[in-house]
Formats: sequence, C-alpha cells, structure tokens
Amino acid sequence: MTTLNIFMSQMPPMAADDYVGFTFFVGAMAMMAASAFFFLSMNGFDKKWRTSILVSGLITFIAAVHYWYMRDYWISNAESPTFFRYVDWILTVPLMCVEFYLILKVAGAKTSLMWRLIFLSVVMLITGYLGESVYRDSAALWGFISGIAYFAIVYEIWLGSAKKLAVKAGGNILKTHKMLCWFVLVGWAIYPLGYMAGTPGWYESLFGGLAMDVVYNIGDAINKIGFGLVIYSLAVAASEEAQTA
Ligand SMILES: *C/C=C(C)/C=C/C=C(C)/C=C/C1=C(C)CCCC1(C)C
Repeated sequence: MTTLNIFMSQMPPMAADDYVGFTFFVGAMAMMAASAFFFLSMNGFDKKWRTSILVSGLITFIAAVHYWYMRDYWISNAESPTFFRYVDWILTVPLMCVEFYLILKVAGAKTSLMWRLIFLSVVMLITGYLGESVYRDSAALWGFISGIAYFAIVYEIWLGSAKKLAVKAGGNILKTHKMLCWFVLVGWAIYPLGYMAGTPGWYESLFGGLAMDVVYNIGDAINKIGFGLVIYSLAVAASEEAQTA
C-alpha cells in the first residue's frame, strides 16, 4: 500500500449532508487562499506596511491550520471542537489587537495601548471558554463577564485613546481605523450569538435553533479575511498616495 493510500484511508469521509462539516472545509480553504494572497502581495508594498500585511497573513494562516484540524475533529467526533476553536482565537484575536497598534504607530501609539487591548481580548476569551466548556451551568454569567471585556475593547477603539490617535493621524489611517472599529462592533458581535446558540441559559429559546459552529465559522470568515483586506486596502491607498506625492 502506498503512503497516500494509508493517509487517505485514515481520513474519515464527510457526509454529503453534513453542512456544519462543510463550513469547516470551506473555512479552511478560504483561510488558506487568503493567506497565500497576503503573503504573496506583501513584498510589493512599502516597508512601513509589510508588517501589517504579514500579520494579516499570519491570522488567516493560523486559522487555516486550525480549521483543517477542526474539520477532522468534527467529522470524527460529531462534536464541537471547542478547545481548538479557543486555541485559534487566543492566538489570532491578540494579533488583531496588534494590527490596531501597527496602523496607529505613525500617530505615536505606544505599546501600552497594544498590551491593554491584548489583555482585554485574553480576558474575553478565557471567560468565554470557561462558560462554554468548564462551567457550562453558569454559561450566562461567564458570557456576561466576557461581554464586559468585549465592550471595554469597543470603548477603547471607538472612543478611547486609540480613537484619539486615529483622529490625530487623519486621512487613510483614520478611515481604516474606523472600518476596523466597525468590524469589532458588528463583526465580533456574531460570536456572542454563536455562544448563546451553543450554551444553556435564559437565551436558549431565542438562539437555540442556530448551529453554534456555523455561526462561529461565518464570523471567522468575515472577521479574519475581511479585517485583513481592510489593512491590505490601506497599504494600497497609502502606496498610491506616496507615488503621486
Ligand atoms: C478570529 C476570531 C475572532 C475575531 C474571535 C472573536 C471572538 C469574540 C469577539 C468572542 C466573544 C465572546 C463574547 C463577547 C461573549 C460570549 C463568549 C465569547 C467568547 C463568544
């Protein structure tokens, strides 16, 4: 038997009507394609933007690896890959906080802003994991605590010191910052919906009919790839401006 045959025979087949599994599969492909796009376009830009695009590529690449793994886990166990989901998030969400810092650096952003956002995101995710996985009976309470950390992030970027820096920078940076702010306010709000669909609580009758993993997978596609494309557009616009200047 060839190595390929052995490899293939260990891959469990996915049922044609497994739509949750399908979204894991499509998610993996989309994340891989986006990573190739970001990595390959990176060197065409001014040095100032390369790190930002590299981070966009790292976010989708880390997600691609996790999606490949989660797809397998789902097919083999017919169970949500909660642990790997949160490992993915705890690596990629702080990197999204780094993106805010990187684009605001021209306006004098300090690393303390970056660490504050990272800290809040880690609190948001750890408390979410505790509610979803460890203390499911009090999922509503843990979700609420997680939501406070989420709102602290929203406040910081929409109205706090990050906002002031963006206004100071103006132009393309301000426009990009605003778009990223919308991703966090609207795009990230998809996740609490998935959480409420997948955990017990007072909200069960409202969201219980949704498939948690499908909601999370849609959220990831929008937020990881869309967020990266916004950064990419900034690099394109800024490079064009530099050329005409
Ligand atoms: C690429 C992955 C991203 C952008 C993940 C973001 C995740 C969240 C914004 C999760 C938020 C949650 C709440 C606000 C409350 C309930 C628990 C969470 C962790 C689902």
